[in-house]
Amino acid sequence: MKRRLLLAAVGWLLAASLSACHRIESKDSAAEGNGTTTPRPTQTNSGDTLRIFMWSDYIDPEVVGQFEKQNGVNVVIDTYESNESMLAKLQGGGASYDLANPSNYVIQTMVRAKLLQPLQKNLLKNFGNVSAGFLNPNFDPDNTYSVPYQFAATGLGYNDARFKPAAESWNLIFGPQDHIKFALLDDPREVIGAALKYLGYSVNSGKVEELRAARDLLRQTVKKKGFESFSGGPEIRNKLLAGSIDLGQIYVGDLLQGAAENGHLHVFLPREGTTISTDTLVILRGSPNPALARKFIDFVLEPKVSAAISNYTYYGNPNAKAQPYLDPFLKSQKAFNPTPEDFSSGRVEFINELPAGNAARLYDRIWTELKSR
Ligand code: SPD
Repeated sequence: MKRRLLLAAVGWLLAASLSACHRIESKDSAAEGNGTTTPRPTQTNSGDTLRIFMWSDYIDPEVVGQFEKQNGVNVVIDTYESNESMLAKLQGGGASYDLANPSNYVIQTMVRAKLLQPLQKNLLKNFGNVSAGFLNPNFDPDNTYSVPYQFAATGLGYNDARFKPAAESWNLIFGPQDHIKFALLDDPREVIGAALKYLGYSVNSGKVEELRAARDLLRQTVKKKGFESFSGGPEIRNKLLAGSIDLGQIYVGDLLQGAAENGHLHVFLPREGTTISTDTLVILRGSPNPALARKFIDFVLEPKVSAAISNYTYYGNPNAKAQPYLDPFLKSQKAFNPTPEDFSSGRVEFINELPAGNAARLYDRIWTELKSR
């Protein structure tokens, strides 16, 4: 607790003393009342404004202040809690952002919807810092539109002052018992993916009978008296910290931010397997200031900047040159570091884009039904 509060306080003071100008809004979060703790200094710079649409609690405010100071610009960050809500807002029009922060599996959806413009990565002097494993990914050949930002698997978090899990298993949520109070992520691919994994299927299953089995399991799950809510990652962390739930499905980084504050918070990757995804930075087609957007991406690719972001957010870092600067706390966390065997065995599986058609429609229908229960 002390470490993160201290970091937040130091960050805020530094930001304030540098007359920092960025404003980090948390639109989804505010609506959901998850109480983000990100400081929000007032804007004072008179230069250009860079507008970023990003997952919540996903950047170090000090780094944003540094970019503003170096470039004499303002940065405004609005946040979201799922790819689906980000897409809905961008496709609805009316929002004018320079950069967004989609996960790997929605990049091609955004390309088809003509939401993205090519990065022109030849103009990024730090692109060469990206770790080899993140180059030329199948979801964006040749990194035409995206650079990897951060990544994490999804696990189950708990507060051991309140609850001690009997096993590291999804059974705590999907099993027959009904005394555990739990929350699930407000994220369709994560929730349906967890049910699929529990049943022994791929998180990317397109088989109707497997999806129906996941749907039936989830129908029962959300009827349990222990089911508390569908919530964003930071909100689930806050519920665990407050002791208002026993267990929460959560992106590992969001939980580790809490674990660094409170030693009672822990996270594990369930033995049946789980999801992982890479979040990226992309320049939106309607960007009012693409040159500034590119400058920000290049800044984030600087090794020390990239490491500072991961050291603040506790998410995985895809920048080869940043690795020496990463906090040893991160390297010590099992859930932060899936092993090569976790990947080769399929225990930890990347969420991929679903092929359009029946299966994709079934995912949508399952989610709509669960949310309107
Ligand atoms: N608070 C940061 C959350 C980052 C989530 N990563 C993407 C998960 C995609 N299902």
